[in-house]
Amino acid sequence: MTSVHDAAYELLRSLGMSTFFGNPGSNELTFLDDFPSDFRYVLALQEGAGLAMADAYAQATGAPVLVSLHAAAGVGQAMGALVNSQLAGTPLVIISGQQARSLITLEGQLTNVDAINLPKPLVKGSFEAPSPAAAPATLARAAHLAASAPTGPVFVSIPLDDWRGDAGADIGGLVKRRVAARPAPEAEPIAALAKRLDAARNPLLIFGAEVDASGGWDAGVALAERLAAPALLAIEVGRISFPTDHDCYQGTLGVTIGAVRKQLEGHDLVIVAGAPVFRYHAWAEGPYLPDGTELVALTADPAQAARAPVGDAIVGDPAQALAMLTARIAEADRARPERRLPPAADRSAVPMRPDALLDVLRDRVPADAAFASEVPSLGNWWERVPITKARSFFSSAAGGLGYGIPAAVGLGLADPTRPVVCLSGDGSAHYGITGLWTAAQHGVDVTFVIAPERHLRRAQGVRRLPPDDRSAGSRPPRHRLCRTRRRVRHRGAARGDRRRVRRGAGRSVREQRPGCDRGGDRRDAKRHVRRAACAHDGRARRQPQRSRSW
Ligand SMILES: Cc1ncc(C[n+]2csc(CCOP(=O)(O)OP(=O)(O)O)c2C)c(N)n1
Ligand SMILES: [Mg+2]
Repeated sequence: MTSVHDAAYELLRSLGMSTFFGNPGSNELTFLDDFPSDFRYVLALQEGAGLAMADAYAQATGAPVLVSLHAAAGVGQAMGALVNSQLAGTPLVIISGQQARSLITLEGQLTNVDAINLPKPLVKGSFEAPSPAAAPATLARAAHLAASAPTGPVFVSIPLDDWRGDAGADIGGLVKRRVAARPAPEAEPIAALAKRLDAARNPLLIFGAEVDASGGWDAGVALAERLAAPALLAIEVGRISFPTDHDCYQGTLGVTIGAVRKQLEGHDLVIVAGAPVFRYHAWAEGPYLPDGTELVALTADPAQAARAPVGDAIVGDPAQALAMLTARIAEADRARPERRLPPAADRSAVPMRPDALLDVLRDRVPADAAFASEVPSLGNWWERVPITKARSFFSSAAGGLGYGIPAAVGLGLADPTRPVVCLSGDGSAHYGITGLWTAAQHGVDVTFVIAPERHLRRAQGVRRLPPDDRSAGSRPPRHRLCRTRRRVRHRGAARGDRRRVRRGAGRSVREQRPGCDRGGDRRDAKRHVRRAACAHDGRARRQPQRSRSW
């Protein structure tokens, strides 16, 4: 007999899903028994952090990833992070351990009482196998569904005694199955749109996260160059899909209907590729488009196409749509826009100003770095620190905090050859701080830059609440990471000492933690995390360092 356990691992191996993220409890132990040596389990200390790591790993690799959560409470812990994954359309297979089948009815301890409904509406599908023998097929179904356009998370609940059951049916067929599921847009509407683009006087391109996710970075650049058209990034971006140092790059959309309408003024045809139309952040009455502006959206997501309040839409893979359009249009006879560069920052101010911090990063961070970003006060920082390559910028798509630090860990694991920089606010850092433990355990090469807004606020007046909201009790008490975690010291940033930040920007957790590649116990990892958590820790400087110059 082939056990469900062995059949499932064979299936996951065949699908290339051999890195798991998660945080187990007793319901999951039967799944993790006899853990095959060619699989890797990345342990997170909290489920939300585990899900965020898996999210970034899946987004960076473009392939579905398995996340193992503990029963109902573990799913609950991960739900905040799941909001981001759902919006990003990250292909995740989330499995959660259910109590033994015979204890579900009487709701024994650790029963997930309504497992299938718990993660809704944040998943594309939610399943529990009707019998142990159906568990491998349920997993296969979840993996194919997660990876099919529009991609997204899928949930599977598996009773703990199923893993020891008989897989029964021939699983060879399941292992062989491949699903190609990135439907191309129809040729006819693309050809019609190409004609409209050729006739347009002043077209505008807007790029959203789906473009980078579908591998459409180069296709987007090619279209912008052929049209010599300005390109903007969509609002509230989870990924950056267009090089922010390119001549055609002209900024990021505003967050209100009025601000966006103003940016579209004078453009007779707007193409929105791989983004909702539009994801405003604040309501303000008014027409969506200026007079004389037409809009066409390109998206793989029919629900998104249906939701848009204005414009036409062509549903299909956005990378393919961009390439099809570029192949059909004539080279435009107009001058390319000019990229407006921000003025150099004043680097002498103490405490260090946000724009000075960004200029240091721009000068020191290698061009092939990948960023995990969660720093609300710094706004559109990619206009100062250019993002120049595909799959280089990842942020919480829905704005749910707790993404930055764990996402950086996922990025580092996805491609250990790439430098990874995590740019986090001090508040955001609290939500995902346990990611540092996993980073140290796996010797992940990440530089964490944590920016305390105490100084940013003073310097910039950013994100102030309107006066009406400042009544007693309406402002949450200020938290300070250096007080909360005295031993995770970040004195350099707290003092705004740019020399410390600069020195720190050349180091990473792995470099500050000698011997971590050899593994090590939990205490050892924690000790090193304390040293390495912030890039500019004074004590870490006394540790032997491998030299690295950024
Ligand atoms: C899970 C979650 N809880 C609360 C919020 C609301 N929120 C948005 S920004 C923010 C503060 C973040 O602090 P920090 O990272 O220090 O950012 P900055 O100081 O740069 O604004 C909060 C609490 C959120 N987006 N997500
Ligand atoms: Mg802050």
